[in-house]
Amino acid sequence: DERQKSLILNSSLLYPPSQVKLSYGTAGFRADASVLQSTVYRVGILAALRSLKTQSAIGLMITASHNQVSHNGIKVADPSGGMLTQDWEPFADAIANASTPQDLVQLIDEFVKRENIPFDGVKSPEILLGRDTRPSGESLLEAAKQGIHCFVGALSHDMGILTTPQLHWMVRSRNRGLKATELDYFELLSSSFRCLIDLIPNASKLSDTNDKLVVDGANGVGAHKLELLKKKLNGFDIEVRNSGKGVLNEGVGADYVQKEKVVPQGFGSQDIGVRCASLDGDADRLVYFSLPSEDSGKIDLVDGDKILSLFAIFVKDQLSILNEERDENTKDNYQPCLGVVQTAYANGASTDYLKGLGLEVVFTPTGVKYLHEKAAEYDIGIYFEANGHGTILFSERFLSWLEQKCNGLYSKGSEQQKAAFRLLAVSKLINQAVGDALSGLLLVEAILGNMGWSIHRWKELYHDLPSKQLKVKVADRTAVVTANAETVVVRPPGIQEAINADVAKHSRGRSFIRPSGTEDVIRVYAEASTQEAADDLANSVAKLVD
Ligand code: NG1
Ligand code: ZN
Repeated sequence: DERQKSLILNSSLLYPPSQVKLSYGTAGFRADASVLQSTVYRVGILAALRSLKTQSAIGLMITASHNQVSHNGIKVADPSGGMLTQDWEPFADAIANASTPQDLVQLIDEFVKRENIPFDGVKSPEILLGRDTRPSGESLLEAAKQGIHCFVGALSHDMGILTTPQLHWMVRSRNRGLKATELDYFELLSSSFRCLIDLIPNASKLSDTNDKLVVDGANGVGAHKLELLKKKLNGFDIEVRNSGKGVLNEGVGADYVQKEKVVPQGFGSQDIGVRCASLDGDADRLVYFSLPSEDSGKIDLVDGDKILSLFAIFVKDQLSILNEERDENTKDNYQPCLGVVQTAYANGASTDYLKGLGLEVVFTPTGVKYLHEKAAEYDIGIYFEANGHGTILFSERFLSWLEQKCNGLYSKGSEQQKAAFRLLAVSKLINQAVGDALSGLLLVEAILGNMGWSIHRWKELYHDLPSKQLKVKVADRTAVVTANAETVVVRPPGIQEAINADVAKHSRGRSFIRPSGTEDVIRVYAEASTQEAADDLANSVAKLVD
């Protein structure tokens, strides 16, 4: 109504539009923090509308993840705890780029009518706000609140400094009527972790794995939260480094470690052979690594693909134990369907390995929203990006079947009962809203314990094909259009033929290009049988883009 419109008009005067054109990419809006005030204010408005429309709590997370500390960004968590529904992205772009307050109000008015967003006699908007450790976060949070409070009666809860997955988890839990504080989060993670540790077979306990884990916290929020979580994991030997004294993401963190494949700051020869892990700036990515015996500055990387493989093996093993059921009373016809989801960035060796295990492997374009959506089609869907973002999704049907199995159908202490309890614990430990480095880390640790595996045993599952990633700055990255989960360029014409010709020159060659959703660049990926060949292929493909 008119009062509502004038509220928006007045407050938007405080947030003059920025001059840069932004788009709601794979991770929301991201840019230098200095240009984000008006964008974040407008996303506050969007979140309130989304809350009215869904009559549920919505999340807003202020973070630029692994990007440099001077950057920031904002993304919306939908009622399920997942990413904002894709059909609202064009509206996000439109209001972010509206050039006058009048345009803004008109766009909102039209959208409210088109979407039938209810205002009268309904629950007021409710938004949970979180931010990472970036200094710009506090004032951006204020801008978001201003946007939210354009709506009469709107509630905003500032949850403080959080990891991205914590905020998503809180939104999901709250909308399911479950306990949703940070303490509840730590409680769920630690209790399900202990449950998995208690179920470690005796044979595995005897193996000589290196018990200590050292974690690179990227000088971000994850380091701090892991210290808090650690207090609930009595006896579990974790050392957290890069916990905030250095610069966020600079020479540290999962993105750096995975892309550069070098030793992060704070690690050195004293860590040779030790199991190490790296989080990114908002703790939604996780990779493992170890330092090889000679001190070369290089690392042995255990990336998202290998975490995926570890999870897939474990889940598959537990399912086969359940399948061995011979007792006619507890046997049934339901065959849970396990699926694995990757992107074109997955190392070719990982895909071969997973398929070799007889698993169903499917591909989607880059971006959690695509992977998540695909994984949700399975009873158990496991997705990971090579960079370490991923999780496991369980269907309601599978979980209620599992709970039945746990509730006394099996003879106490039987292998079947243990397998069912393990899978149930995994479903609680793993964050089903979004990829979560902290819950992922605990699951890796619990699985290694269950299998009696060292990081070296894990790393040897398969050997990565050498790969190379480059980025090329271009005038207009939207000129590159891809198809088939980004593996084929359809525009500009001729490029794909040229890539094919380059690929054909290299043994086990594979290469693709795509516009980044978070940076103004075209990304180039190449892999081949040797590092030299991969570098060479990446360089020649990059020249095609320039
Ligand atoms: P873009 O910039 O679209 O490549 C990057 C990552 C994605 C995803 C998003 C969100 C690579 C190659 N791309 O996206 O996988 O994690 O950031 O953080 O790592
Ligand atoms: Zn991140």
